[in-house]
Amino acid sequence: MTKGQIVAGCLAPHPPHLVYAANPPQNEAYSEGGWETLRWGYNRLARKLKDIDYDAIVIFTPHWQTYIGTHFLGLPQFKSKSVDPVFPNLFRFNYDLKVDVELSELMHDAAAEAGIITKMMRNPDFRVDYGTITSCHLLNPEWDKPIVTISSNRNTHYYSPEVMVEQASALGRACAKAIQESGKRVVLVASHSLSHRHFVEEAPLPEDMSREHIYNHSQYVWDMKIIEMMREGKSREVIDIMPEFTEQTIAETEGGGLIWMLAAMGFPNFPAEIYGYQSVIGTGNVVACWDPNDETREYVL
Ligand code: 2X7
Ligand code: FE2
Repeated sequence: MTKGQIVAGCLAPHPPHLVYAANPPQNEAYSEGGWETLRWGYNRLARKLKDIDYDAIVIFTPHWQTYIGTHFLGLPQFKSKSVDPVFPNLFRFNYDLKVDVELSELMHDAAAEAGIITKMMRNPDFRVDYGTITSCHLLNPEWDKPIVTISSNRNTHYYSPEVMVEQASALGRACAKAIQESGKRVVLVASHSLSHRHFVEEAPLPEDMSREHIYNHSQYVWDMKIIEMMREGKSREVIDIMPEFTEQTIAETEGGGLIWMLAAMGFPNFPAEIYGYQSVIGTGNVVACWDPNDETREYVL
Protein backbone atom coordinates (compact mmCIF):
# COMPACT_ATOMS: atom_id res chain seq x y z
CA MET A 1 0.00 0.00 0.00
CA THR A 2 1.29 3.49 -0.80
CA LYS A 3 1.98 5.64 2.23
CA GLY A 4 -0.74 8.06 3.27
CA GLN A 5 0.01 11.75 3.36
CA ILE A 6 -1.13 15.13 4.58
CA VAL A 7 -2.03 17.03 1.41
CA ALA A 8 -2.88 20.38 3.06
CA GLY A 9 -3.13 21.99 6.49
CA CYS A 10 -5.68 24.78 7.01
CA LEU A 11 -6.07 27.30 9.79
CA ALA A 12 -9.83 27.81 9.65
CA PRO A 13 -11.55 30.06 12.20
CA HIS A 14 -15.08 29.16 13.27
CA PRO A 15 -17.07 32.22 14.39
CA PRO A 16 -20.65 31.02 13.81
CA HIS A 17 -21.22 34.52 12.37
CA LEU A 18 -19.57 33.36 9.15
CA VAL A 19 -22.13 30.61 8.58
CA TYR A 20 -24.95 32.95 9.64
CA ALA A 21 -23.70 35.52 7.11
CA ALA A 22 -23.68 32.96 4.27
CA ASN A 23 -27.33 31.84 4.77
CA PRO A 24 -26.88 28.14 3.90
CA PRO A 25 -30.12 26.12 3.87
CA GLN A 26 -28.97 24.10 6.92
CA ASN A 27 -28.97 27.17 9.20
CA GLU A 28 -32.29 28.42 10.57
CA ALA A 29 -31.26 32.05 11.14
CA TYR A 30 -31.38 34.66 8.36
CA SER A 31 -28.84 37.45 7.79
CA GLU A 32 -28.14 40.31 5.42
CA GLY A 33 -24.51 39.17 5.01
CA GLY A 34 -21.36 40.47 6.70
CA TRP A 35 -17.67 39.54 7.26
CA GLU A 36 -17.03 39.25 3.49
CA THR A 37 -13.25 39.52 3.78
CA LEU A 38 -13.13 36.23 5.66
CA ARG A 39 -15.93 34.56 3.75
CA TRP A 40 -14.48 35.39 0.33
CA GLY A 41 -11.10 34.12 1.54
CA TYR A 42 -12.76 30.90 2.67
CA ASN A 43 -14.48 30.59 -0.73
CA ARG A 44 -11.14 30.81 -2.48
CA LEU A 45 -9.56 28.19 -0.22
CA ALA A 46 -12.60 25.93 -0.69
CA ARG A 47 -12.08 26.18 -4.47
CA LYS A 48 -8.42 25.21 -4.06
CA LEU A 49 -9.36 22.17 -1.97
CA LYS A 50 -11.74 21.06 -4.75
CA ASP A 51 -8.69 20.67 -7.01
CA ILE A 52 -6.82 18.54 -4.46
CA ASP A 53 -7.38 14.79 -4.44
CA TYR A 54 -8.10 13.79 -0.83
CA ASP A 55 -10.03 11.19 1.19
CA ALA A 56 -10.87 12.83 4.52
CA ILE A 57 -10.73 15.98 6.64
CA VAL A 58 -9.27 15.71 10.15
CA ILE A 59 -10.26 18.65 12.31
CA PHE A 60 -9.11 19.68 15.79
CA THR A 61 -11.57 21.95 17.62
CA PRO A 62 -11.37 23.93 20.88
CA HIS A 63 -15.15 23.71 21.37
CA TRP A 64 -15.12 20.00 22.09
CA GLN A 65 -13.35 20.31 25.40
CA THR A 66 -12.26 17.17 27.20
CA TYR A 67 -10.64 17.19 30.63
CA ILE A 68 -9.45 13.59 30.63
CA GLY A 69 -7.52 12.83 27.48
CA THR A 70 -8.13 13.34 23.77
CA HIS A 71 -11.33 12.01 22.20
CA PHE A 72 -12.05 11.04 18.58
CA LEU A 73 -15.40 10.76 16.77
CA GLY A 74 -16.10 7.04 16.51
CA LEU A 75 -19.38 6.41 14.66
CA PRO A 76 -19.93 6.53 10.86
CA GLN A 77 -22.65 9.20 11.03
CA PHE A 78 -23.72 12.03 13.32
CA LYS A 79 -26.97 13.85 12.59
CA SER A 80 -28.60 16.50 14.75
CA LYS A 81 -29.03 20.25 15.22
CA SER A 82 -26.08 22.24 16.53
CA VAL A 83 -27.04 25.35 18.48
CA ASP A 84 -24.33 27.79 19.52
CA PRO A 85 -24.68 28.24 23.29
CA VAL A 86 -23.66 31.92 23.14
CA PHE A 87 -25.22 32.84 19.78
CA PRO A 88 -28.42 30.78 19.43
CA ASN A 89 -29.82 33.76 17.53
CA LEU A 90 -27.23 33.19 14.77
CA PHE A 91 -26.50 29.49 14.64
CA ARG A 92 -29.02 26.65 14.65
CA PHE A 93 -27.52 24.34 12.07
CA ASN A 94 -28.98 21.01 10.94
CA TYR A 95 -26.04 18.75 10.19
CA ASP A 96 -25.69 15.25 8.82
CA LEU A 97 -22.05 14.27 8.61
CA LYS A 98 -20.03 11.19 7.78
CA VAL A 99 -16.99 10.09 9.79
CA ASP A 100 -13.96 8.14 8.58
CA VAL A 101 -14.02 5.76 11.56
CA GLU A 102 -11.14 3.65 10.24
CA LEU A 103 -8.84 6.67 10.14
CA SER A 104 -10.15 7.89 13.49
CA GLU A 105 -9.34 4.55 15.13
CA LEU A 106 -5.86 4.49 13.61
CA MET A 107 -5.13 7.96 15.04
CA HIS A 108 -6.62 6.97 18.39
CA ASP A 109 -4.42 3.86 18.53
CA ALA A 110 -1.26 5.69 17.47
CA ALA A 111 -1.87 8.36 20.12
CA ALA A 112 -2.51 5.71 22.79
CA GLU A 113 0.70 3.95 21.78
CA ALA A 114 2.55 7.25 22.26
CA GLY A 115 1.29 7.39 25.85
CA ILE A 116 -1.56 9.86 25.30
CA ILE A 117 -4.84 9.21 27.15
CA THR A 118 -7.50 8.62 24.47
CA LYS A 119 -11.13 7.67 23.97
CA MET A 120 -13.41 6.98 21.01
CA MET A 121 -16.75 8.84 21.10
CA ARG A 122 -19.36 6.14 20.38
CA ASN A 123 -22.47 7.90 21.74
CA PRO A 124 -24.95 8.27 18.83
CA ASP A 125 -26.60 11.25 20.58
CA PHE A 126 -23.34 13.17 20.89
CA ARG A 127 -23.83 16.75 19.61
CA VAL A 128 -20.94 17.75 17.32
CA ASP A 129 -19.55 21.17 18.30
CA TYR A 130 -20.09 24.33 16.22
CA GLY A 131 -16.32 24.74 15.62
CA THR A 132 -16.25 21.52 13.60
CA ILE A 133 -19.41 22.41 11.74
CA THR A 134 -18.47 25.99 10.91
CA SER A 135 -14.93 25.27 9.66
CA CYS A 136 -15.96 22.16 7.72
CA HIS A 137 -18.95 23.93 6.16
CA LEU A 138 -16.86 26.87 4.98
CA LEU A 139 -14.05 24.68 3.62
CA ASN A 140 -16.37 22.13 2.00
CA PRO A 141 -19.97 23.38 1.74
CA GLU A 142 -20.91 20.22 -0.18
CA TRP A 143 -20.02 18.04 2.85
CA ASP A 144 -18.92 15.36 0.36
CA LYS A 145 -15.88 14.14 2.36
CA PRO A 146 -15.86 12.18 5.61
CA ILE A 147 -14.39 13.95 8.60
CA VAL A 148 -12.75 13.06 11.90
CA THR A 149 -13.04 15.48 14.82
CA ILE A 150 -10.39 15.45 17.55
CA SER A 151 -11.20 17.05 20.91
CA SER A 152 -9.12 19.62 22.74
CA ASN A 153 -7.72 18.24 25.99
CA ARG A 154 -7.58 21.24 28.35
CA ASN A 155 -3.82 21.24 28.98
CA THR A 156 -3.45 25.03 28.83
CA HIS A 157 -5.91 25.58 31.64
CA TYR A 158 -5.14 22.51 33.67
CA TYR A 159 -1.36 22.94 33.39
CA SER A 160 0.09 25.74 31.21
CA PRO A 161 0.47 26.88 27.58
CA GLU A 162 3.94 25.26 27.57
CA VAL A 163 2.49 21.86 28.49
CA MET A 164 -0.05 22.31 25.68
CA VAL A 165 2.82 22.77 23.19
CA GLU A 166 4.35 19.46 24.34
CA GLN A 167 1.10 17.50 24.42
CA ALA A 168 -0.42 18.81 21.18
CA SER A 169 2.92 18.25 19.38
CA ALA A 170 3.01 14.62 20.55
CA LEU A 171 -0.57 14.18 19.34
CA GLY A 172 0.31 15.74 15.98
CA ARG A 173 3.24 13.34 15.51
CA ALA A 174 1.04 10.36 16.39
CA CYS A 175 -1.69 11.45 13.95
CA ALA A 176 0.88 11.92 11.16
CA LYS A 177 2.15 8.36 11.75
CA ALA A 178 -1.41 7.00 11.63
CA ILE A 179 -2.15 8.90 8.41
CA GLN A 180 0.96 7.43 6.78
CA GLU A 181 -0.12 3.93 7.80
CA SER A 182 -3.68 4.51 6.56
CA GLY A 183 -2.57 5.04 2.95
CA LYS A 184 -5.05 7.96 2.80
CA ARG A 185 -4.69 11.51 1.56
CA VAL A 186 -5.81 13.83 4.33
CA VAL A 187 -6.55 17.54 4.82
CA LEU A 188 -5.82 18.73 8.36
CA VAL A 189 -7.80 21.61 9.86
CA ALA A 190 -6.98 23.63 12.97
CA SER A 191 -10.31 25.29 13.76
CA HIS A 192 -9.76 28.52 15.68
CA SER A 193 -9.22 32.28 15.77
CA LEU A 194 -5.94 34.00 16.69
CA SER A 195 -6.33 36.80 19.29
CA HIS A 196 -9.51 36.33 21.24
CA ARG A 197 -10.51 39.28 23.39
CA HIS A 198 -14.03 40.07 22.29
CA PHE A 199 -16.96 42.42 22.83
CA VAL A 200 -19.46 41.57 25.52
CA GLU A 201 -22.39 43.38 23.93
CA GLU A 202 -23.83 42.42 20.57
CA ALA A 203 -24.79 45.09 18.01
CA PRO A 204 -28.58 45.33 17.49
CA LEU A 205 -27.98 43.94 13.99
CA PRO A 206 -25.12 41.41 14.38
CA GLU A 207 -24.05 41.82 10.73
CA ASP A 208 -23.82 45.62 11.00
CA MET A 209 -20.24 45.96 9.75
CA SER A 210 -19.98 49.57 10.94
CA ARG A 211 -19.68 48.04 14.44
CA GLU A 212 -16.97 45.48 13.64
CA HIS A 213 -13.32 46.12 14.52
CA ILE A 214 -10.45 44.46 16.35
CA TYR A 215 -10.79 44.68 20.14
CA ASN A 216 -7.52 46.58 20.68
CA HIS A 217 -4.34 47.57 18.88
CA SER A 218 -1.96 45.29 20.84
CA GLN A 219 -4.05 42.34 19.81
CA TYR A 220 -3.80 43.44 16.16
CA VAL A 221 -0.01 43.84 16.40
CA TRP A 222 0.34 40.33 17.87
CA ASP A 223 -1.85 38.82 15.13
CA MET A 224 0.17 40.56 12.41
CA LYS A 225 3.43 39.28 13.92
CA ILE A 226 2.14 35.71 13.87
CA ILE A 227 0.84 36.05 10.30
CA GLU A 228 4.14 37.54 9.11
CA MET A 229 5.99 34.54 10.58
CA MET A 230 3.56 32.17 8.85
CA ARG A 231 4.22 33.93 5.55
CA GLU A 232 7.97 33.60 6.12
CA GLY A 233 7.72 29.86 6.70
CA LYS A 234 8.75 30.20 10.36
CA SER A 235 6.28 27.70 11.75
CA ARG A 236 8.63 26.36 14.43
CA GLU A 237 9.16 29.93 15.68
CA VAL A 238 5.38 30.51 15.71
CA ILE A 239 5.09 27.59 18.12
CA ASP A 240 8.03 28.86 20.19
CA ILE A 241 6.27 32.17 20.90
CA MET A 242 2.81 30.60 21.14
CA PRO A 243 2.69 30.43 24.96
CA GLU A 244 3.34 34.18 25.20
CA PHE A 245 0.96 34.99 22.33
CA THR A 246 -1.76 32.88 23.94
CA GLU A 247 -1.36 34.59 27.28
CA GLN A 248 -1.11 38.15 25.95
CA THR A 249 -4.10 37.98 23.59
CA ILE A 250 -6.16 35.23 25.30
CA ALA A 251 -5.74 33.57 21.91
CA GLU A 252 -7.80 30.58 20.84
CA THR A 253 -4.48 28.88 20.09
CA GLU A 254 -4.90 27.82 23.73
CA GLY A 255 -6.89 24.81 22.45
CA GLY A 256 -3.79 23.37 20.74
CA GLY A 257 -5.11 23.13 17.15
CA LEU A 258 -2.37 25.00 15.32
CA ILE A 259 0.37 23.31 17.38
CA TRP A 260 -1.13 19.87 16.59
CA MET A 261 -1.39 20.65 12.87
CA LEU A 262 2.08 22.14 12.40
CA ALA A 263 3.66 19.31 14.41
CA ALA A 264 1.84 16.73 12.25
CA MET A 265 3.24 18.51 9.17
CA GLY A 266 6.77 18.45 10.62
CA PHE A 267 6.86 22.23 11.27
CA PRO A 268 6.96 23.33 7.60
CA ASN A 269 9.50 25.91 6.56
CA PHE A 270 7.65 26.88 3.38
CA PRO A 271 5.36 29.95 3.38
CA ALA A 272 1.73 29.65 4.40
CA GLU A 273 -0.86 30.88 1.91
CA ILE A 274 -2.88 33.71 3.46
CA TYR A 275 -6.52 34.01 2.34
CA GLY A 276 -7.86 36.80 4.59
CA TYR A 277 -7.79 38.42 8.02
CA GLN A 278 -10.75 40.06 9.73
CA SER A 279 -12.19 40.61 13.18
CA VAL A 280 -15.43 39.00 14.36
CA ILE A 281 -16.90 40.55 17.52
CA GLY A 282 -13.39 41.91 18.11
CA THR A 283 -11.47 38.62 17.76
CA GLY A 284 -8.67 38.24 15.18
CA ASN A 285 -9.18 35.61 12.49
CA VAL A 286 -6.96 34.46 9.64
CA VAL A 287 -7.75 31.89 6.95
CA ALA A 288 -4.45 30.24 5.98
CA CYS A 289 -3.22 27.10 4.25
CA TRP A 290 0.06 25.18 4.27
CA ASP A 291 0.35 23.43 0.91
CA PRO A 292 3.27 20.96 0.93
CA ASN A 293 3.18 20.69 -2.87
CA ASP A 294 5.73 23.12 -4.43
CA GLU A 295 3.85 22.97 -7.75
CA THR A 296 0.50 24.14 -6.41
CA ARG A 297 1.51 26.43 -3.52
CA GLU A 298 0.41 30.00 -4.31
CA TYR A 299 1.08 33.52 -3.16
CA VAL A 300 -2.56 34.42 -2.46
CA LEU A 301 -2.53 37.69 -0.51
O1 2X7 B 1 -16.10 30.54 18.87
C1 2X7 B 1 -16.09 31.70 18.50
C2 2X7 B 1 -14.86 32.29 18.11
N1 2X7 B 1 -13.88 31.59 18.21
C3 2X7 B 1 -14.70 33.62 17.64
C4 2X7 B 1 -15.60 34.62 17.50
C5 2X7 B 1 -16.96 34.59 17.76
C6 2X7 B 1 -17.65 33.55 18.25
O2 2X7 B 1 -17.28 32.31 18.50
FE1 FE2 C 1 -14.21 29.66 19.16
